Amino acid sequence: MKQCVIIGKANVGKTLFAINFASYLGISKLEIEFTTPGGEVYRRALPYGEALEELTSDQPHHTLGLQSINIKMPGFKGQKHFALVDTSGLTEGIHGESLVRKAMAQTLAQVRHAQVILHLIDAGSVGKVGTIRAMGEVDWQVAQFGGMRQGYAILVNKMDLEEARQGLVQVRQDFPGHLIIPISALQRLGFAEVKQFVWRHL
Ligand SMILES: Nc1nc2c(ncn2[C@@H]2O[C@H](COP(=O)(O)OP(=O)(O)OP(=O)(O)O)[C@@H](O)[C@H]2O)c(=O)[nH]1
Ligand SMILES: [Mg+2]
Repeated sequence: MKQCVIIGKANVGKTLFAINFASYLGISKLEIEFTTPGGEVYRRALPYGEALEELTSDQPHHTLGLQSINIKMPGFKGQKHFALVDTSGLTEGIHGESLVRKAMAQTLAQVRHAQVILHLIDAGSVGKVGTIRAMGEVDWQVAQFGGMRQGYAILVNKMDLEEARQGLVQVRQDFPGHLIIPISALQRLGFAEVKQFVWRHL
């Protein structure tokens, strides 16, 4: 099956985006396939509210493993079937916990199979720093890799926050030449544009 993989640093809103985007595309009960960093696979069905409660957190590295949701996306001409894959957050440097390191390796391996890569950046935190270096080497490297591919977009998240506006300006300066879509995973802003992008590249 074709894959749309959500990637980015820890705590940028990948899981909230995955759940709310699936809901936006008409999925009310989420059938999620979990793959642990060790490769164990299991499935769970979660109602929307429970998924939010259980799978998102303000603490980084809440997601450890892959969480894949099968989506039939309705569109202009029929529908397209794909897996929306939420991944573990990336960090700068080598993380102290081996499970987090393993989960990061799993994330990077998964990206290679993707038709679409949605790279989330937290605009709220970018606003607090000045430069790409301060924002992080990881985002830079993901963009370098993604830039060589067709279905790559940067989603600048948390645009509902006041400080995010400056963050968006900064991301636009630091990542020229990439498609950049401002979104709020929380308020579902920018989702129509993301849907159009995903549709085009599947
Ligand atoms: N205000 C605001 N908060 C958001 C938004 N998206 C995510 N958050 C919050 O940011 C925190 C992290 O969200 P998650 O979706 O768990 O982040 P993640 O990228 O999956 O994090 P890891 O799984 O740890 O890598 C949570 O407290 C979310 O409620 C947004 O668009 N606006
Ligand atoms: Mg997560």
